[in-house]
Amino acid sequence: MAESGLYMVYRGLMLPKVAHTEESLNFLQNFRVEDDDVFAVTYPKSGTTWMQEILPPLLNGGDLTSVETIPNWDRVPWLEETRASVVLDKLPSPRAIVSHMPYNFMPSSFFKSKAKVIYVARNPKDVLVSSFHFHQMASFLDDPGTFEEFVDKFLSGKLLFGKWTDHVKSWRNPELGDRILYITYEEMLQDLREVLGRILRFLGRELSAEALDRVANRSTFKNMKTNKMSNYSLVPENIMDNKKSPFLRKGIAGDWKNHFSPELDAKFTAVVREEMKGSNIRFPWDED
Ligand code: PPS
Repeated sequence: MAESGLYMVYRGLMLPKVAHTEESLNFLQNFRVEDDDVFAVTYPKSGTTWMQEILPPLLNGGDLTSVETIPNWDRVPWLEETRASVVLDKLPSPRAIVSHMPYNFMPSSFFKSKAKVIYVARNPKDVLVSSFHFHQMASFLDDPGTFEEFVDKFLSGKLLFGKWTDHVKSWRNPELGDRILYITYEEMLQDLREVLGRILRFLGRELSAEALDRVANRSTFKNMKTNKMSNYSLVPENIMDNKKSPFLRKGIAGDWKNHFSPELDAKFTAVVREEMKGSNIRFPWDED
């Protein structure tokens, strides 16, 4: 396990030291996945916090207590982060867990289990923009440099959790069969209730229309922004400075158009297209 500055390097993957340690990664490797565990997997800045708001009430009949009383990182912990070993054992079943890990970094028990996965993807140009602003407000990440420099960093995968293209491709493994549901951040923005219905069917669960409305309403961008259990205002300002750029920043699709020059857009699109070639993965934003 190599390390330098703010990051450690774990099996070639850059992870911020603030939340990842040798112990937390040992915990991940040895973790016993239960068949009824539900994972939400994302490349960073693709909808993780949103899933942390949605999954507990979908799994517990619509009760919003945990969303209103427990910080998102303890309510639906990251499997690879230090809080996992503290809170995972105490979570009610079925447990909701998030992870930014590529597929082949999951613990061996995951591959033998029937645990289900919801993979949330987002337009990588908006992921990049969100990440650029996140790097400005989070003191545990490198300074992003100029936007142009950050585009190069993103395309070469020299940032936390590596390349976006490697991540999305890794989770298209046919071994997963019907254990995985693919959704996008953009679909959630467009019609959250429809996506919540899809998630419920995938998990074999039901919720009354009234409870579903409650969950959808609780997890709007506007309401999450004022929920201190989800807006990262509990984190000290010297670690995350919401004044520099709020964690819940804009919550829209297409903000990349305000950041990318035509040249940068062409370069980005060409690299991503080349790397996705032959993968048969089609996203709604491919023609954007
Ligand atoms: S992290 O650091 O990986 O956990 O970040 P993540 O939560 O995956 O992504 C943060 C972006 O998701 C946006 N977000 C939302 N958008 C719309 N509606 C809701 N409810 C919502 N919740 C979180 C958040 O604002 C970040 O995107 P940007 O584009 O920066 O606003």
